Amino acid sequence: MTEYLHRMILLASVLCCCVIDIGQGAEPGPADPLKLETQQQRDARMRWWREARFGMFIHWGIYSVPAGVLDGEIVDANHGAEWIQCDALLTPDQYEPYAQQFDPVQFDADQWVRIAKDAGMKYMVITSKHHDGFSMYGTQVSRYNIVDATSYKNDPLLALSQACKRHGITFGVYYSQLDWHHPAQVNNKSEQERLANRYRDIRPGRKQEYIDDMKLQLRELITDYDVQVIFFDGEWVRWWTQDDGRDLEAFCRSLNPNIVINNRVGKRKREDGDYGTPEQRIPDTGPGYDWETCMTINGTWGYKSYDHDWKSTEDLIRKLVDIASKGGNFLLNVGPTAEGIIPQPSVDRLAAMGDWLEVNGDSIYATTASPFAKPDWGRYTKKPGKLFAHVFDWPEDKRLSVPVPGDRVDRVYLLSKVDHLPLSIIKSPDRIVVTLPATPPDLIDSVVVIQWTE
Ligand code: H79
Repeated sequence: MTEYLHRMILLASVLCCCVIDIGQGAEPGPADPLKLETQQQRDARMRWWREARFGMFIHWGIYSVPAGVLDGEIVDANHGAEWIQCDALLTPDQYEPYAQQFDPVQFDADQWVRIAKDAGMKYMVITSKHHDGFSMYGTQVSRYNIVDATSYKNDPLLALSQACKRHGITFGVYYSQLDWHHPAQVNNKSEQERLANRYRDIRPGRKQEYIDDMKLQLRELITDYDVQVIFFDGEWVRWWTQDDGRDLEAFCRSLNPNIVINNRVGKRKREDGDYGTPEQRIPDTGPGYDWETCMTINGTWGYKSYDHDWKSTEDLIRKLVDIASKGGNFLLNVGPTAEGIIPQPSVDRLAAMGDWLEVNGDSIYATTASPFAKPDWGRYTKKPGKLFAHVFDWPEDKRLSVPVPGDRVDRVYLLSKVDHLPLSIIKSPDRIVVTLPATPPDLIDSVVVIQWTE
């Protein structure tokens, strides 16, 4: 507590001095005052996250019971199943009973973590409380939670946190500021129907009550579940301010100084949290600071019984590579069923990504953004001493031109070949031309390693 107070006093004094310096798009600077740490400390804190490159997002809640369908009708084919309460304009009396039907008897924490691990994922982020306000862990703050309001009565987040520890996966949670169940929030009268829910308002004079409850929950999660990442969401509501985000961020960091927090803790500005959060899209170029694309593996976050529109393994691997080539992380989502099963098509695709990473992981983990413009045939990633050429489209003439000065290149080889036998190259002052074998070792992405002195 003393430490927390100390930090808050420090934070307040630093804020007073720096407030004019923190303009839009301003650099956090070498010593980011909001995080009370030097650039070096920040790099050390962010290191595992930057090296991880690939994580599992899990959207799981009582919305998995209707699974996108109401009275035999599809509710909204273009919106996630986790929005059903809002999209179908369900009253609490209509939505809350799904809790009694939620009984994930097939849930197996070790199995979920193994699926993530076998996919080559290094961390996991699961919904602790989505917009519906239902807590997927045994919180003391509200009885509207999986332990107190379902017949299952178990705490899957505790099991997952422990399983993650056993398997060396870092554990994180998603947490929504927008809440359709909390009594302090109310549908926005100035908005129409669905938007009234999407832009829920806070009842006059009750904002602090809500923030206090959030903090109690976050304290539970950070201290009892050893949470290392928090993905906030639903921050777009008008009553949530950037200052509220700063206060919440400082609170979370006081409980775990190493925690990694997304930018939706505030208002998605560069200075909010630790990393940017493009959703369902990969930016053309990286923003120049830490970022992570989160994306669905079919078309929905929460499980939908009828959504079979799975992205192909080729598409997913190339997306991972594309993101890594721009210096970002890929948080790929699965939506388990109300029985606790991760759909088999998801498992199959993740396993195939894991097979590719098993061979080619060196070209993804702990790499940084490409130093070169995107080549026609694929992407680049790099790490000290190595440039990785990811060849999506094997050139017909079997010649690969790479813009590195010839005299700096040591050796070039295919990552998938255990012998790392050198490929023949022609060196010129501004580039090398590599002679490739007739057929690509991998039809999705064959990685050519260029050992060089940068
Ligand atoms: O949890 C998943 C989704 O349920 C949630 N985010 C992911 C991680 C999500 N909810 N809604 N959406 C995604 C899309 C809606 C975005 C909008 Fe908006 C919210 C449109 C208007 C308010 C974003 C924020 C764009 C403008 C403000």
